[in-house]
Amino acid sequence: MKTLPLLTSIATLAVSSTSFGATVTLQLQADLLKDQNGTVAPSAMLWFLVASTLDTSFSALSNDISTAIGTPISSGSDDLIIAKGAIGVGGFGDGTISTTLAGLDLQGAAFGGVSSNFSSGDPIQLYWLPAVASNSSTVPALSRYGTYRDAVGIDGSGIWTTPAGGGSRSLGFYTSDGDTLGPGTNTAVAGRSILTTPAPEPGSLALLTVGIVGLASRRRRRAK
Ligand SMILES: [Ca+2]
Repeated sequence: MKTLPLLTSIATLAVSSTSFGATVTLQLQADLLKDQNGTVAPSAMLWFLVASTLDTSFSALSNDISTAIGTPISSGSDDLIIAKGAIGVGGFGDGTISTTLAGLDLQGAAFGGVSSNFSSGDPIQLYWLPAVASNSSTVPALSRYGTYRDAVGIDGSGIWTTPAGGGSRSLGFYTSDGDTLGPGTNTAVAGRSILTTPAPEPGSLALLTVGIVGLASRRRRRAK
């Protein structure tokens, strides 16, 4: 049992070297999320929360990134996906979100452990993709999406930043046409998905074409 004191001192060291510590809880509510034309976003489509870990700005959402927790939303970005889910969660129907994200470990393995760049007060932004299923493992090229964050705390929302370790924060987004959790003071247009992820890279498109042509010719050879 000589290893026990060593383990204890390692644990103490790990706790004392983190400024953030512990897990956080985020309560997220949104009403009403729509596509680019104003049609209500269907349930079971994807949303995620992103935290900007090093600065106060958010990069544009890249195409073909993974939707895994901890992924930067574009190459080299400090903006990391910290949570995700399905539109309609909470039972208020299409275009809404009502969920409690408890036990979010922002210094867990998904974020590089205690060396991660998270600190309390990191800006948080919501992304919703009304045509991408919530179980999609990637964000496709040319996906429509909307974003929202509230730096002030309107309609009873908390400020959209990470709370201190162990703390919780309520993040609310309510538009004037919200009809179950809202309405709120955000315009109806604020709930639209006015942004689009980039088109596929020309290089990967060419590779894809080569691959498809290759497959097709192989099938033709097999058929003969
Ligand atoms: Ca950033």
